Amino acid sequence: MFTLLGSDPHSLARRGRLVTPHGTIETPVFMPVGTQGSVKTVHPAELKALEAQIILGNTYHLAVRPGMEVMREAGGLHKFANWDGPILTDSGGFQVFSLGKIRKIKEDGVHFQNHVDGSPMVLGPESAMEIQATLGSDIAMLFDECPPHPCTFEYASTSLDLTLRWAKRCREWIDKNQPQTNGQPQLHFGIVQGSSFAELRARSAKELVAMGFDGYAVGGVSVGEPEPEMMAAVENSIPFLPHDKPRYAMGLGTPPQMLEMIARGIDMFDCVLPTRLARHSTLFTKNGTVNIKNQTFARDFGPLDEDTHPLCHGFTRAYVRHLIKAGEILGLRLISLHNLHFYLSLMSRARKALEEGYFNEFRKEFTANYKTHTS
Ligand code: PRF
Repeated sequence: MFTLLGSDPHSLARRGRLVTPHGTIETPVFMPVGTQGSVKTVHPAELKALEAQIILGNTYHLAVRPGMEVMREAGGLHKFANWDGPILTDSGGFQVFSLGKIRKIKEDGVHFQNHVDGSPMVLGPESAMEIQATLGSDIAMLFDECPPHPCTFEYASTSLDLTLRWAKRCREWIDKNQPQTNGQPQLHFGIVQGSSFAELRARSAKELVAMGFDGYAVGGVSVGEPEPEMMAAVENSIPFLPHDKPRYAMGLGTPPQMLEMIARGIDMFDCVLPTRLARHSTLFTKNGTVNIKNQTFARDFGPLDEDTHPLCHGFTRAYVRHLIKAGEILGLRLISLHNLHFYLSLMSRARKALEEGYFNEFRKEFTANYKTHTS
């Protein structure tokens, strides 16, 4: 399922290929986020044109609305969203924590009131796997608890114990039900937790690997901790994960953070930044982010960035600024397309650098030019 095509002699970076029921993914890969079955403002044909290889969907959001009866009747998320490429679905626990109004963690799962109509719901290891099987995603994530930052060792350890018991229940559900999508077995990724405690990260990774999954994610990162702690969480997890399985860092990051994570052995990323920042008029450029509403762009008839996607060719910064100022939706769409292209092409450049043996130089040069600030 996962083939390692090469590795960087100067870091832990890898170039790989992951075969899923709806297509093959070249790694390192960035996965645009389509929480509600839509990458905000972007048409699936545009995602194809941008060369998005896989998109993300969310169990929690889709189970709350439109609900699983509609999803079942639709024949799964691929048909419903009119996207025939690979889809990864997150298991929902993390989203309950960021959105659910009242929640209580119990042995059987998370009890909460949903954010749409406030009705009570329970999401647990079996239901999260069952929902993802119905959605028919290519990669389904195990049900986990993502501890908040900061948290005590005791909290993180107790939380990890629960996440591991849930992982075992997910494993049993998968073995019993053997979900398929597009006529092939759905893939399942375990999620390493353990907050910022090295000992817990190691235990988490080892126990998940013993249960055996198709890939492994590093969860509980980018939850407000300082960047060195985020890097350390990955460094403390990776040594215990098998080389021949894909590794996914959940919910991050900035472009330089992704390159640092690739150097630490991560293969897959998802992040809302390109589309979320687009909705705040923020454009990714090789020198960092800029806010297009800024007066300095009023007469800037240059392109959005040095490298732009053909879908954005011919559009000037002055024009996109005008669209945003005038409340024209095309402005949001163009920035979203541009930002996604920035993330996706960063990954394709990283893959090329890995293939041709200059990843370290590429990472250093990119990071030196890119000023990290979000405006
Ligand atoms: N667990 C799950 N989804 C996630 C996370 C996690 O820890 C994160 C943390 N960065 C983002 N999305 N299931």
